[in-house]
Amino acid sequence: SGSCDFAASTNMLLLLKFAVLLLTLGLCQGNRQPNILVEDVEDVEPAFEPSRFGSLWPLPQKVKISQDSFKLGSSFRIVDGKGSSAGSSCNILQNAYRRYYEYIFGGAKRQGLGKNRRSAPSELTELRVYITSADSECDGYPSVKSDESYDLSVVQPFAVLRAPKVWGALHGLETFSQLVYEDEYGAKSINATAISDFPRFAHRGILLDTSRHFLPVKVILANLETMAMNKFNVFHWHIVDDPSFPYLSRTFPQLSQQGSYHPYTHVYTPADVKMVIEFARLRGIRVVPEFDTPGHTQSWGKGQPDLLTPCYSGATPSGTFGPVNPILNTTYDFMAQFFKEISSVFPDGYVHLGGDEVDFTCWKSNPDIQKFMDAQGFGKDYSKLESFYIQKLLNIVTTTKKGYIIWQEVFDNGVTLKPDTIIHVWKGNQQQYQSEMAKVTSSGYHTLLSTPWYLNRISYGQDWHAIYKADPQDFNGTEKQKALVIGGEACLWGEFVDATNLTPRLWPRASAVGERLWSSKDVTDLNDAFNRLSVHRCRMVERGIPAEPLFYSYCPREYK
Ligand code: CP6
Repeated sequence: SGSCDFAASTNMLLLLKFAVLLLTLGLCQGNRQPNILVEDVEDVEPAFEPSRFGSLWPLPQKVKISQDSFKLGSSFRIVDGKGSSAGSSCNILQNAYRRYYEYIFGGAKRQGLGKNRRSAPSELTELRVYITSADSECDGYPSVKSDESYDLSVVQPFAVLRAPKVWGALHGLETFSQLVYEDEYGAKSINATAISDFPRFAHRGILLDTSRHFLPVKVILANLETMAMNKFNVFHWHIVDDPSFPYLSRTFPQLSQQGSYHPYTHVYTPADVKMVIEFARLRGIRVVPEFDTPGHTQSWGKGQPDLLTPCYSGATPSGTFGPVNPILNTTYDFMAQFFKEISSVFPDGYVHLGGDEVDFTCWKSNPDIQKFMDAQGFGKDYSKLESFYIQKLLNIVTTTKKGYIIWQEVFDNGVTLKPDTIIHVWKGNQQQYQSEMAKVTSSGYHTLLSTPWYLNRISYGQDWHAIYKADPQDFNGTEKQKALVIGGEACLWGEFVDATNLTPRLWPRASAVGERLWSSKDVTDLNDAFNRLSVHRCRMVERGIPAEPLFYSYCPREYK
């Protein structure tokens, strides 16, 4: 479908490039940057040399690349294999063929398409795509259980891509496009190759925050496109938070009417949300929305009176509000209606329910809350009140037949959780998050790691090294515990990020997370990673994604 085509976002990217150019010019005129004193930068000089794995990123599980090379013939095409269980009626595949054809040939006009079908001896004429299981899942949505595996064989005269489901085929097409290079005369070439590939972790996510700054839909789509280039499969949409409520709810339109930065321009309409979900589906990406409560809800209060706790100053209300009010029945009636809507708008099997960073100050100040605490026998332990709220919320969401992901505090507070709950670890230093992963998994819960991947944090130097080295299964635990780690997410919190700087802040540093979550555990060579990732980053730039450089370097086709 044309409306979900990536071409829609190229205008914006051009504008972005122009803005970056202006900025660069501004900086180059006059004031020289002061010398920056740097502590703690142990930058090793990278060894610049081509990797034997070319520019594959993330590295496939099994790769054999031969010295024999073929030219992509003048009539090269990507086609459905005969007997494939998905074909011309599968829009995921047809849309992807078109996308990758353009990425491979850069949109250049090609001669003789479809005419001269005879091939020269060293020409590759087709990539044939076979979906091998009876149900291709073409009309469905990806899930945490999706089969994403594929096999790719590049031999003359037909390259063959085989995948049980369309999800693997999408990854295989990306891999195929990464194998194509230009020979010394500029002809598109590819080496004979055998690849067998599947992800190490099922959940490979990126969190974007659209509350601190509104992100135009085009920016979200460009990010989904880049996620596909890096084999990510979950868009964690931290859609609302304290500063603004851009989600336009059909049931409660007042929420964004009153709570967004602007009720017409800075909201996601039902059509916007649909477009994001379909664009993601076409790339094998799940959209998991987060509606974070009871904390981080200041913006909810503007359009939903009585939802938040009134704070007191002495014996009188101060006029400010705290977390969601957990002692009113109306709160739970609201949540039941709200999450019923969310469960039908977002097709994914999971919602993220937040539950992080609940500030007890306001609850403590409120006499009605104090009475309720006494009546429930909670004493002065406000985490019991927090658990009371979350417990009721989880029961509500369970009736919508969704699973849920929650931030680690909910687990830390001892809330009773359904066995399929996913605990999202985000706090602490390395030692603390590793012991948290051990605790969560020894209690039998599935877990996701984000602590080492807070990409909103920046520091001078090659900070992708630490990002790349972190491994979510690196903690003291049994094999059974390690198997409960379903993956991780790179987080880009929005305090200092909007459409102007989102892409270069996220990419290619998120690519380092992408390889950690996809490739085999023993893929840890920083030098080889540098050499592949530098070229992968140039490829992203050529595809219109302004990904920042890793270190000093150049791209072969830059500034053309
Ligand atoms: N917003 C919400 C945030 C953060 C979290 N939750 C956050 C905390 C620390 C850092 C960055 C972001 N901005 N709702 C924590 C999960 Cl460094």
